[in-house]
Amino acid sequence: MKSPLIGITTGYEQRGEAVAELAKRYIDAVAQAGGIPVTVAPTGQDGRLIEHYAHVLDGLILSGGRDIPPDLYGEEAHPQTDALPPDRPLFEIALVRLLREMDKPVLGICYGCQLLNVAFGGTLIQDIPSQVGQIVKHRRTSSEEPHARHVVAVRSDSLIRQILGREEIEIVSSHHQAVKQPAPGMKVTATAPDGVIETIELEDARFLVGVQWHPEMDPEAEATRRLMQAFIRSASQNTTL
Ligand SMILES: [Mn+2]
Repeated sequence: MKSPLIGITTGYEQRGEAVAELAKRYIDAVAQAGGIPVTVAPTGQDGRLIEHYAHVLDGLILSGGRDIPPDLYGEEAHPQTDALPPDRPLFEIALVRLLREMDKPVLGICYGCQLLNVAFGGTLIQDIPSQVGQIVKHRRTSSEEPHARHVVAVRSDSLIRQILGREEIEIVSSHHQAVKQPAPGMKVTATAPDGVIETIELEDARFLVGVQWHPEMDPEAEATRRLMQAFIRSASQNTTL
C-alpha cells in the first residue's frame, strides 16, 4: 500500500502572535494507521494555494475546534456559541469542496463533522444542553473530569456501519453543537440516544464522513482502529494526477 499524504487542518490561537496548534493525537492516529501526517493551517482565501493543497493531498482530516460562525449557515449567534474567527472555516470550506470534486477522502472530526455539513449547505444546533436537553452528556462540565462517553446507534445502510461492523459503539464525546438540518445529499448514519446526530456521510462520495465524536482521543478502541484504517486505505487509492 502506498502511504498517503494526509492533511490535518488546524486554526490559529492568539498568543501575542497567531500560532497554529494541533493536538498530537491527530498526528499519532494518522501515522499509526499508515498515513503521512502534514499540518494544514489556513492560508487565507487564495484560490490557487487552496487548489495546490487539494492536488497534493491524498486525504484530509478536519480536526476539532471551537464553533463555526453561525452566519456561515444563515443564523444569528446563540448566547452559548463560541465562534472561531472565520478564516479557518472559510479556508476549510473551499478546500473540502475541491476535494469533493476530486473525490478524495475527507474525515471530519467533531467541529470537522459540523464543518462538512455547513460546507455542503446544512445547519447546526448551536447549543445541545439548551436546545435539545441534557439526557445525554455530550461534554464534560469541568476539565478536572474525564471526557464524556456515550453510546451511538449506527444505521445499517451506511459506509460507517460497514467500517465499524457494529450497530452500537461507545465513543468519547466533547461537543455542545451538532448537525441540525443535514446538507443536501448528506446522510445521517448514527445518532445518540437523545437523537443528536453523531455521524454523517455524503452520498455518491467515495469517503466523505463526519464523526461528531473523537476517535483520536480513544487510540486503543477497535472503532478508532477500524475508522482510521478505512480512511487511510481509501486515501492510498488516490491516483495523483
Ligand atoms: Mn456526542
